[in-house]
Order: sequence, then structure tokens, then C-alpha cells
Amino acid sequence: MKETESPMEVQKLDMVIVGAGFAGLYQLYQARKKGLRARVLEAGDGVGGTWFWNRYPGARCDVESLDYSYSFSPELEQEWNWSERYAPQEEILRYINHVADRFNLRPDIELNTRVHSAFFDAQSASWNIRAGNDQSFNATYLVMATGALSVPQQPDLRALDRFKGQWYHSAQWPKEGVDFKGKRVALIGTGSSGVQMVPVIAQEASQLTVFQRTANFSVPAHNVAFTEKALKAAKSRYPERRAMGREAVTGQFLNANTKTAAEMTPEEQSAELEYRWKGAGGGFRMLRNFADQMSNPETNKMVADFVKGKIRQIVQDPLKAEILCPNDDLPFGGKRLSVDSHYYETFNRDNVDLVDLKTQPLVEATENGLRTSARDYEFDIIVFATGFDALTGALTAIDIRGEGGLSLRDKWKDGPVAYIGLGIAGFPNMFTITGPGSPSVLSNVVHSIETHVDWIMRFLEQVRSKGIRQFQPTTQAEESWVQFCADEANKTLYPRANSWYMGANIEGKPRVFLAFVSGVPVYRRFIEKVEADGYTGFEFSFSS
Ligand code: N01
Repeated sequence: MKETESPMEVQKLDMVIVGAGFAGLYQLYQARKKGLRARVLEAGDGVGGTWFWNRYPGARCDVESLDYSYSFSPELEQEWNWSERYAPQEEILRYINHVADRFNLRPDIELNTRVHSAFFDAQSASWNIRAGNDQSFNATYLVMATGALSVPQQPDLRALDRFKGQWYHSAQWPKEGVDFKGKRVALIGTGSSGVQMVPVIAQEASQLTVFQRTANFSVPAHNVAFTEKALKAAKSRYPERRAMGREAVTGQFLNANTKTAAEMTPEEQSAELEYRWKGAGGGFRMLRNFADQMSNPETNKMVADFVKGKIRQIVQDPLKAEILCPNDDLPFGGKRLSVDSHYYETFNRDNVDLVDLKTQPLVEATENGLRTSARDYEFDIIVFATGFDALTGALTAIDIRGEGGLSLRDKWKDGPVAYIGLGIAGFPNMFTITGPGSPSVLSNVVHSIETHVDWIMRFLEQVRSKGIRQFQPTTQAEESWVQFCADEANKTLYPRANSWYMGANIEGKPRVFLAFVSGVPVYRRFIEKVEADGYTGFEFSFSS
């Protein structure tokens, strides 16, 4: 059916929300609270977004669960008991399902309903949405809660169809799991997903061969099970914890050192690094060793060299250790830092091998495994942990047309252009949650989601009380925000890395730093000022 033909039955709504992950569920909760008729459309057959799809062995969050959880309901905070510092995927998925039930969200969620297109209709100032098996919706507001990392990147590996074994992508993991017992397994990709999988698969498989293209840094999570006492104590300080998170660069309290490296003695520098590497620190605390870690190349090199020293201490085979040590041109933290449980230690096992794809690139799949430029390898299972088309992929996957039929794909062909990560000029009455140009993937994303949804709801309250029919950012505001984001990113070392933050992992994707780099508090103050000043940067038209 053509977009211009009238569909059989159109469900009329105030708001369509695309995606039933953390963002979509909270948006629905708040929209309903304000009396909006809202509906979530979700491609999967369950809620959970990232945590619904990424079921690979070892999957868990890299932001501590006490932070990586909703803060809007103190009752929910108190009721839910996280079992570990970093909860595993199945527990996070259980939590999201609990939220869906506890707040009775399911009646307004349509599962198995992938959104194909969203066309803005100027006459009615609303969105016509096509989804699922030719279902049609019309909504005054469209909220894209599609997630930053939800379109898997599958490498174009020649002759994969010839391979007689099984192959899987980390982000499309079968619900029934994969039995690795006694199997020869290839794992391609050593980002966060690969790093989490390696220690777990190694314990089950007869042989695990890790194919690494670019070494990245990984740091120990020091994950622990909560004791009842520790959890109770942490929960008793929840408001304090959340308040500290709000004022932290990443929206999560990491006990950041406020001194630059130059303000410390060499002994103090070493003590700081050791503290953060060891049990009391761990995880993303390693990103906060020194205030100038992500802006001063010398300071960054000190951290990078410290971590490389640790890799060389842990990995007994010097050849493997060298392959696992990132090159000097990769700043520490320039690519998303991986947070692991015994990743480097796993390379000391007899059944784990490492192939450096820089010296022997992958050529193709064969009937029995993989061929590199050096030799053939035999496998029963190939696992791809090759990442995502980050931040923009899920938005451009949908045919979104704004004013005058403007296509989002066309508008973003040279990189995403958006205002404060929330709105896009030419696409009226539409919001993106944790969109490009917001802290999103550089932050505790659940915190950023709540910030965005709360802002959107206050914005809509104004829109509705003032009889505003249509709103969108101005192109001028959008351009200056994009420039500001680029200027801020260029003050840091982030753009030096070929990372997915830069779109560098997708062939042909424009190289643009996709997130707002200067931190959650700076960003929040900016969007609060936009609000306090009467929504500067937006233009409005009123109902006649
Ligand atoms: O993906 P990645 P990921 N041939 O893009 C390699 C979040 N996450 O799924 O660096 C060979 O980081 C690629 O190599 P290179 C988190 O934000 C969170 O691991 O491009 N190799 C790289 O090694 C994370 O950062 C958690 O040279 C190929 C790897 O595949 C983000 O998701 C857990 C290749 C991809 O790494 C993405 O992580 C997991 C090819 N053709 C993920 N193509 C939490 O803990 C790609 N690679 C919450």
C-alpha cells in the first residue's frame, strides 16, 4: 500500500513511542501520567531493548546496577534487590519486565511491531506511522526511543553461507542459548561484547580462538555479589547516591580525581592509578584518574602505559600480551573502555588462542571455518561480536520524512544534525531520547533517559497549555549546537580514535563525534537554560 492511500484502520494517538527499552517504558509511564494516549511500538517479542537482544554469555552492565536503574520511583528503588554490583543481562531483563508489570505498562505496548516509516503530515500537524504487518498509527507526537546501540553490524564476510557450522551475532543471540560444550569456537571482535564473552565461552568450549583486529583497553570490573547488609546500606543512601550521580561527568559517581597529573607527585600518580585498578576502584573509575586524562596526551599516555604494564603482567605469553596491548596512537578511553571479569587472564588458558588480524587479515569463511591471509582454521561455531551502527543507525533504518517530505537519511547523509540531542529541524513534533549530540553513550544512559523524558514532558506541558500546534528546533540553533559539540569534542582526545563514537566502525559513515562530550552536568544546565528562557532554539506555530 502506498503512503498516500488511506489504510484500513488508523489508531489515533497523542504519542507514538518507538522502542520498549529503558527509554520507551519510562516515556510511556510519564506520558500516561499526564493523560496522553500513548503507545509503544516494539520490534521484539518482549520488552527490554538492548537487554532483550544482547543475551550472549557473560553479558552484564558496565555501569553499576544501583546507578543503572530508574530513579523515578523510590519504592521501586527500595523493592528491587540487585544481586551483584554489575547485574547480568538476565537480571536486568527481569528488572525491566518487573517495571512493565509494576506500572501496568503492557496494555500500551505493541510487541512484534517494527516501525517501517513515519511521515509528517503538515495539514494535521501529526505523524503517520506504518509498523508491523501493515498497521497504521497517527500521533501528534513521535518519540524515538530506539536506543544508541540497537542496529547490529555484521561484517560482510565472504562465503559465510558456505560455513557448515553455526554462527551468531552477540546482539541477536538465540533465546535458548548456545551450547559450546566440546566445541571449537571462533570469536571475532574484541569490544565490550567480545571481552565479556571470552572468559565465559573459554570455560565451556574445547577451543576458543579470538580474532582481534584492533586491541582496545579493558579494565577489571571487580564485580561482586551484594551481601544483604551491603545492599541495605547502599539503599539507605539512595537519594545521596543519585544526587552525586547527577553532578558527575558521566551521571554516575566515580569518585573523580579533580587534580591534573601535573598537580601530583609521581608517587601520588602511581597510588591513584593502583587504587583505581584494584578492588576499591575498578571499572569506569579508571577513566577518572586525573582531571586532564582525556585532554592532555601526556597524562593519557601515562594511564595507557600503566594499563599496558598490567596486561603484560597478567598475560604470560609475551607474544599474546603484545597483541593485546593497544597501539600507542589509541588514547586510553578513546574507544569505549571495556569492563571485564578476567579477560586478560583467560589468555593464559591452554584452550584459548589469539589471532592478530592486523598481521593476517580475515579473507573468507570456508566450509569448515575461517581463512585468514596466513592459513585455514577449523571451527564448529563462529561468534561475531562486531558491534553496532551506533546512535544514528536505528533512526535512519526507519524511513522518517519530515516537512515537505524531507528524509532524515538525506538530512543526515554527512552526519547527524540535531539540537541538544532532543529535536531535529524539519521534523516537527518529534523527539529523540539520548539522540546524537547528547551525553547518551558517554553517560549512565538510564540517568540520561530520565533527564530527557522529564524535559520532554515539561516541554509538552507548555506546548499543550499554550495551544501550540507544531514545534521544532530552528536550523540556526541546530547548527550552532552541532558546532559546539564538535568544538568540545575537539578539545579532547576522543576524535583521535577510530571508534564507533566517531562512526568509524561503519564503512562510508561520516566521521563525526556523535555524543556530547563535556558531561552530564554541563549538558543538563544547558537544556535547563533552554527551558528557563522559554525554549530558545525552538520555533512554534499555534492552532488558529
Ligand atoms: O562492539 P564494538 P561491541 N573483522 O564496536 C571488531 C556497548 N556494550 O558490541 O576495533 C574483524 O565495541 C572491531 O574491531 P575494530 C558498549 O557501549 C555495553 O563489543 O573495528 N573485526 C571491534 O573489536 C560498547 O562499546 C556492554 O578494528 C571486526 C569489535 O569487532 C558497545 O556496546 C556490553 C570487524 C566491535 O566492537 C559496542 O560493543 C557490550 C571485521 N570486519 C556492549 N568488524 C555493557 O557492558 C568489527 N570488528 C553494558
